[in-house]
Amino acid sequence: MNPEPDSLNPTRRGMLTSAAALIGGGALLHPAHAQDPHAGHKLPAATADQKPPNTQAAVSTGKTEVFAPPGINYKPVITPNGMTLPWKMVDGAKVFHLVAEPVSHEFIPAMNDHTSLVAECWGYNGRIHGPTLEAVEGDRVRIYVTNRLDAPTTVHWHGLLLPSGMDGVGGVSQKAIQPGETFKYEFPLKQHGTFMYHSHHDEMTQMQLGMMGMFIIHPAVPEPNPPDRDYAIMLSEWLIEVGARRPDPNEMTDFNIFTMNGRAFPGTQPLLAQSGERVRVRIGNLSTMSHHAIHLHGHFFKVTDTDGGHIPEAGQWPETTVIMPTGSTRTFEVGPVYPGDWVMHCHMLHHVMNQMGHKFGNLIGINDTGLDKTIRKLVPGYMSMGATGMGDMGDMGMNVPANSLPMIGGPGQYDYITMGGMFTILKVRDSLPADGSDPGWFISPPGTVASPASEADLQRDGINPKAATTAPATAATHIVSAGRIKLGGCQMH
Ligand SMILES: [Cu+2]
Repeated sequence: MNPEPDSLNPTRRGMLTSAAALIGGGALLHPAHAQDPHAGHKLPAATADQKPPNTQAAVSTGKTEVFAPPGINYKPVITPNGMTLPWKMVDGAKVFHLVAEPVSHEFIPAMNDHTSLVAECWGYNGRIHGPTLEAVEGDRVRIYVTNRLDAPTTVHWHGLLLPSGMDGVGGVSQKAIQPGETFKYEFPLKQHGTFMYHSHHDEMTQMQLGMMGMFIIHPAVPEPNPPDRDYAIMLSEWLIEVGARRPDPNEMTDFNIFTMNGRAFPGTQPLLAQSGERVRVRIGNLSTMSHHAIHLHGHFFKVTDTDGGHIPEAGQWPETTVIMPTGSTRTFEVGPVYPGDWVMHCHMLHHVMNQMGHKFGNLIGINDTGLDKTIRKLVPGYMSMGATGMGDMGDMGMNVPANSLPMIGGPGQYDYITMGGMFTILKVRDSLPADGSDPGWFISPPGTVASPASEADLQRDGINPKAATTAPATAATHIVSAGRIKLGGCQMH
């Protein structure tokens, strides 16, 4: 098995993207920190009026590419919206080539109701995030890293047991890889599981611009009963100001794009499975500041591994949500899976929105009748929002700057979906399209979709939608009230 794909000869793509490396470096320099330790973190992001720096570069559009050369003894991992890096065997070593370079990346593709959201990032091999590395415990890997950025970089192999000098921490374990240089990392793989790689030089800038990827190692002895499907998802967060082309790598708190494998819903590719299958999901989180609570509907799962290793079966318990600390991986197995469209999303609710602002006043319950008309005399085109929540924001047809999605979700089968960002769908079908394409929306069997209650239903079950809901006071509520009064009267307060 000697596959020699052209990604091992990366000159072609580099010709296209090297121009991008010349732009933006100035905006990314760290100013000397003043007395305020955070003073250096608030540089303005690039705005729409700055031309896209590398108009010639191919845009990374998140096409999924698995690498399955003949002779492998494992089921290859699938990276939705991502690719697995091809390798070749040379004298007993598995040889990979990563190229750190600027990448134009599409976070959300154009759809009927919006244009695409594309930004200038830093990644590997023309991708955000970098391609998934996949190998087998016991392999000797030789990983070349070519630096086509304008800044020095290194690569850290997160979670791997390796010689200290291969750990990839700039200044600690090696000299930084200067622009134009190619470094070689080489070590044996002593473990299996779900790991990651990422820049470990000017980490805040380089990781916040996208320099990270998954590193999957299969066991030396093939699993006796492997899951039917094996998915890898990297979580990350970004600040891309509305109308800007460059993620702001200096942001500390206010992120507005939350991604799975570099894509925000409605740009995320669904996970597919056939009814009754078992599915493995490997999640890594390299968000700058956030942990994420990844929740799957309609099923429970067990976390089987972290980046520290396998969890003995006695230590695994059923879950529907896994908390993903930043800087860690969690692998869970779910199944048998049931037919349907089952959403999988971060349960931190600001993380399931796109570029919407989060700093406006609370308008819930406000009577805004006439308000717009009054304000439009002063501000033409003014539209107040939020009196009944934000659910309508996505499909109200706001005029927004090009290359921006200041809305929340995307179109669904029945209605607008009021979630975006870190959101995807596990689509389980009795039979899937043979070409691996999206099967579309789930058609529920008759009688299994929530629907308006009929008059006959209401009468049969004695439900009166107009009945008062105020419960009559009981002895118990009086006791609670009495307790509160007593506490309120305490001398200490
Ligand atoms: Cu989250």
